[in-house]
Amino acid sequence: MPRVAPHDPFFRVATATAFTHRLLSGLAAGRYAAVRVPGFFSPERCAEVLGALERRTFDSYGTARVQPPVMRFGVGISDHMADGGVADSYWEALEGHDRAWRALDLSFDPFAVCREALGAHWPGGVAVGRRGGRELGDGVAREPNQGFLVHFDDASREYTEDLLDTPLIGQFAFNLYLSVPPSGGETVLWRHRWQPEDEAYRLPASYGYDEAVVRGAESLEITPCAGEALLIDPRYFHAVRPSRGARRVALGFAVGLASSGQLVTWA
Ligand SMILES: O=C(O)CCC(=O)C(=O)O
Ligand SMILES: [Fe+2]
Repeated sequence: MPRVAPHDPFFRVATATAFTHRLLSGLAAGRYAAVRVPGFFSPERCAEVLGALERRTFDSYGTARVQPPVMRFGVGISDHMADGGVADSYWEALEGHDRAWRALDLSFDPFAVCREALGAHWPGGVAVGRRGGRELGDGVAREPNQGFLVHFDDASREYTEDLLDTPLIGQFAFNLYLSVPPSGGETVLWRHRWQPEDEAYRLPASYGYDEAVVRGAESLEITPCAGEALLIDPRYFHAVRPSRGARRVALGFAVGLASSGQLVTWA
């Protein structure tokens, strides 16, 4: 008899037509690892944003920390982390961010549309998060053509104090895929959360870990479709595989569940 690897019934992906109250609560409670909503953006909406972005040059995330490089359009807070807090450079960069996104001259605000659909069935609603009363960034377009290394995201560990004015009791990572490659570009999640021993696998000066950190853990693989929205529990270690044949461009932001009950986003 071949040995069947044991499976955690809660380490699963839900596919739905909307981010319902039940699915968001389930993700926060650990009854799902991820929620997919295909067709979240119409092909027309994807094409409009992508068409505008194609005429712009992307920056790269700080290349000391992010290797292989990941391209981005817009400001991400991870480039401005300093001493467990947020450097002034973040707020300065955000002014340019707003200008750059406005200059795309889109017929709709893509991050606002994503936010509203995310919060549509959530009793506490959704808003862009604040720090010191100031609104944080609303999102970035990210292009990890060479993939993301194995990593996890958890603002409670990355920042010394609460990142936002309101304490968080849960966290998600949101991605809306505008363009996906014909092969590669999978998002992989492992049923493994950070533990102190994992630091032995951290790559020097990097956001990522050696893949041996998740050896033996149950994993699941998601091949995103264009127009799809994906919400994951980012405290599970996750990675993105390199893309082949086309750009992999996604709109992304972090989502927190505030102790007030409101969903709050930042980038
Ligand atoms: O692009 C993806 O599918 C996931 C990227 C990621 O690491 C995140 O959203 O936290
Ligand atoms: Fe991540």
